[in-house]
Amino acid sequence: MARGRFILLEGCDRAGKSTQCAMLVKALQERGHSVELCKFPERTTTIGQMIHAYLTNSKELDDKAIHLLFSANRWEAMQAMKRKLEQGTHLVVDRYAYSGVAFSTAKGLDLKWCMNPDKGLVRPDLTLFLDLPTAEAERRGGFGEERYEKRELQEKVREVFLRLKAKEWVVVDARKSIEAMHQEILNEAEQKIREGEQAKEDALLE
Ligand code: ADP
Ligand code: FDM
Ligand code: MG
Repeated sequence: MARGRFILLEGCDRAGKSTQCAMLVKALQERGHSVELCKFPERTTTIGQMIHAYLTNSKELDDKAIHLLFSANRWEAMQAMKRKLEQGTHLVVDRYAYSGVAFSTAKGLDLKWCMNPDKGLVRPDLTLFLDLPTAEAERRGGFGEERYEKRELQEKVREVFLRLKAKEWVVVDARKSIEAMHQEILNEAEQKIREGEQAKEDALLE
């Protein structure tokens, strides 16, 4: 069986990541794939509960301390994620280390310092960056509820994301309709999954 693919959706708040992750998981399951959703921060763990308290303003934490907690929240998920990928389950992931670096750097921490704790995490096979101008994000439901949902910070976050953007990232225009974005994201994901299966077949024939 081919290794599962790690499909990451990144982007600023309200770009539609969670909506698209849920739609992608459902569509891939309907096509017979084994697929699971992961999200970061994963707020159900002990570390995740501390992150949740910080994001909802019920707890204050030093910028570097919260950065390290976000990273630790990924590390504590790593073994289970690796196991699922090895078993052939695809993972659709809602935010990851790029969000970690983008938000903390936008707050004023050094980019290189921010990247260090995430070094060695399992690497995504496909990164889809959902790009939405901040002014549009503000008009969407729920904006402003949590600590980081402020225009000035969001604009800086978007700038850091665009600096981090590697050439293999797929940029999705998040101003499009939910359905149009879904079709584009599903196509990219299926193509990546087919590539993985093909590589495995080729390896068997050698
Ligand atoms: P994120 O997880 O990136 O913060 P969500 O998926 O939670 O974003 O979507 C934020 C809000 O915007 C929700 O109210 C959602 O229904 C709406 N929304 C999502 N995608 C679109 C879209 N393509 N066009 C218009 N509104 C959208
Ligand atoms: N966030 C998310 C970070 O600051 N660092 C991280 O490593 C991650 C994964 O937490 F404002 C921020 C980004 C966002 C908030 O929001 C989480 P959602 O709605 O749970 O994605
Ligand atoms: Mg979300």
